[in-house]
Amino acid sequence: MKQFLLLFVFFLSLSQIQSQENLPTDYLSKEFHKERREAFRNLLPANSVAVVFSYPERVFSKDINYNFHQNPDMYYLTGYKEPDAVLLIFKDAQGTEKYNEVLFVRERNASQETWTGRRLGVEGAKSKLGFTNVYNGKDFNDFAIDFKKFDKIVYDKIPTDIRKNRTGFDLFGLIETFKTKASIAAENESSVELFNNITNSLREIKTPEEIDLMRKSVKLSCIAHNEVMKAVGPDMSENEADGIHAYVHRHYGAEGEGYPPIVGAGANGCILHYGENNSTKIDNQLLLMDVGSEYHGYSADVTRTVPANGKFSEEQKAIYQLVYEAQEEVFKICKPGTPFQDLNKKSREVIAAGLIKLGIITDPKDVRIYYPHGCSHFLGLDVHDKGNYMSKLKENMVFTVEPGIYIPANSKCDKKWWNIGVRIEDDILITKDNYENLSSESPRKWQDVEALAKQKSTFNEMKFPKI
Ligand SMILES: [Mn+2]
Repeated sequence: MKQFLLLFVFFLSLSQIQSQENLPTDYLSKEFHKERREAFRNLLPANSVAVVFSYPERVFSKDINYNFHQNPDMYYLTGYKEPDAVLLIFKDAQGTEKYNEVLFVRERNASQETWTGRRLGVEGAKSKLGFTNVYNGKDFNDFAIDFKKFDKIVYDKIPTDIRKNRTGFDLFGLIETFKTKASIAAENESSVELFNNITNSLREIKTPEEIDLMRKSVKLSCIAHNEVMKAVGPDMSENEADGIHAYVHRHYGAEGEGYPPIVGAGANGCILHYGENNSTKIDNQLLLMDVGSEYHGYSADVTRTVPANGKFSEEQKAIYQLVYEAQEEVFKICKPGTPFQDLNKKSREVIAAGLIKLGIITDPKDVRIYYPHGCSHFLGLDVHDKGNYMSKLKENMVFTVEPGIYIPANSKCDKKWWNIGVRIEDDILITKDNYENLSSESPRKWQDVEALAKQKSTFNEMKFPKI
């Protein structure tokens, strides 16, 4: 009786945690994830099993974690957004029940959920994600599976720095259980390579559902860039410009940003992954903004460079125009069949020739001094998305085109060029026989950037108390 009563109290308290209302309605569907698992299974070798873990939680400060971000492969294959989970995908149907996939999730826990949020649990994973075989993580240990009977176990790199959670069964336990059950003492390189080959080939081609979300993510990032171009002035701080991007993203329903925003003025714009964004005054300098939203998991990646006072100097304009022309030349070869590597080659040729013409370099090989990064990367659930970089462009690939020129102070060229940093980055979708620039809503031509920068933004009207 006592046990029954306890059980009753337990269920009562769980039921008090109401399911969430007013959620977005345009998440990827459970059919999408199921179909992706099917596609994954088709690429598995004969008699094999794939094992996919969620990402770990990470400490922000003492007992406070960073906002959790799911392993994009796990999200792609399941839609599950919580930590402490493992997915098994079998090439062939298993057991008398003929199941070919199993998901182990975080157990529901009334007291934990009142502290750290709702959990989907076993029932939620069945009803919301469409799985048939779902168990709590703690059941993985007793789950009847003989890993030795498979010819191949396919898994990604196993993280070695997972901490053990004090409360309940967690990722640490799932990984240790897997290693014991599968007798894995050291990671098998061919298992990891195969896992990545499969996920690369799936994720480099976007489905229509993914393209819809990416269109949205890129579109609202363009709106944010345009708003900041209008709002920014010499007295604004880098961090405030960053904050306007963030506000606009959230206004349109994005969860946040797909990567730490880079908002750097003048010399800071010459630091490739500048992330401090802490200059209190942008001044009469160029502001380089590499900021993209994350919308339902999908990242945009857009860079615009704008003169804070609304007008490019002659030197700034010359560098900007060269980056623009490099982008235009790369766009011309954005179509099915072009080797991915050619995008980088083409942008390098154009920038090298231009820098020689401007007298900034004399040897084309020196282009790498001022243009040290690649031109393009795949874009999707990861900002630097999975894909095969040695392949040719195919329909429904999405990638960036982002040439740039960065001339820090004390560079070996006329000092009139110093502290000019320009990058223009757009997100390109390959169509049947051409391309579509998903980020065309934000201006790239210097004349259009200047025209927009001269306009006022709704953010210029906001009044706050002085402190
Ligand atoms: Mn990028």
